[in-house]
Amino acid sequence: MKAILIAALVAAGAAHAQTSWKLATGYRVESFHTQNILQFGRDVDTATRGGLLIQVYPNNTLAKLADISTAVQQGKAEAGETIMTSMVKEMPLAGADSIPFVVTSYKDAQRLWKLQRPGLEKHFSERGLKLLYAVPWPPQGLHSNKPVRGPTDFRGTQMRTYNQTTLRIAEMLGAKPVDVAMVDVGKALAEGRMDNMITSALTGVENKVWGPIKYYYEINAWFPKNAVFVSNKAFDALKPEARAAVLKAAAEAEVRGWQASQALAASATEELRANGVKIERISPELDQEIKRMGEKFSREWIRSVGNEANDIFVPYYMPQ
Ligand code: PCA
Repeated sequence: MKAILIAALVAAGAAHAQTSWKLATGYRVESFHTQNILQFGRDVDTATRGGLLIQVYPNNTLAKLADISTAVQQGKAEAGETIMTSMVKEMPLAGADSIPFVVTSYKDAQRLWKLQRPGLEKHFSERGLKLLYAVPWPPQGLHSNKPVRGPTDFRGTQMRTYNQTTLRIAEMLGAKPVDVAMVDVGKALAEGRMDNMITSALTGVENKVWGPIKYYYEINAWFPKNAVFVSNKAFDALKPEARAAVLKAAAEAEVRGWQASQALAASATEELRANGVKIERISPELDQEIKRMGEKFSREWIRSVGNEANDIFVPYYMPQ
């Protein structure tokens, strides 16, 4: 297992780390999310003068993306990062950011996060976890190997999925859902295991999808977030100053991450274009159809969450 010792260089000359945390993530080290975590770790290292070392295990090496929260609960790692929707089965509230067409800008994504956070913190804490910060992926668009004109064009195609939302959308479109981890998208395309997917332009770029993927439609369907968290046990074992240092670095990581996400949203679409992917608009017919699906998905989600959904969406739609 390859861990990245983020503190080693920065802390040269510092006292031996007294505490070290393993932090598991399912994404590559090059991902802006992981780079942000590495900076978070360096900031913690500096602030604690080498007192807390955070070792990052990227790329599903310590636990698979969907198992990371459980791994941290079980103490296999002190900390972790996962996409919130990987936790919807046990924590439906975590799915608020993957309801299609509720949030279509970073400003609204930020508003939703402020409303979602208190309830989520409670749920994390009931599981012995402390939510440190969350950062969104750029908006989710539609990548396809063929032009997509109407909803029937998806029938029988192999649609890559990465969470409940994408799975449900594939089902509603009559496509065959294929579960492919973000890090395996390039391989799955090369092997002809997938025809289309809903994910960010950035994920397209990181997997160099051009070639098989010929079209990208900017539908801005949702802004899913990754959450970074630690076990309460590990956090509470820190001295008060170290705890404060972690929280401060986490707050900074959140701001930095949102800025990076937004900057990458624009540049990634241009990079797809530069590599020959056609950036097109979807037809009004398809637009209407997927929005209808979005509404259906919202109703299902609200039913599964119950009252807590209102705590988020009543103020979201009716800001004071
Ligand atoms: N990339 C990740 C999640 C959302 C995104 O933009 C993925 O495709 O798995």
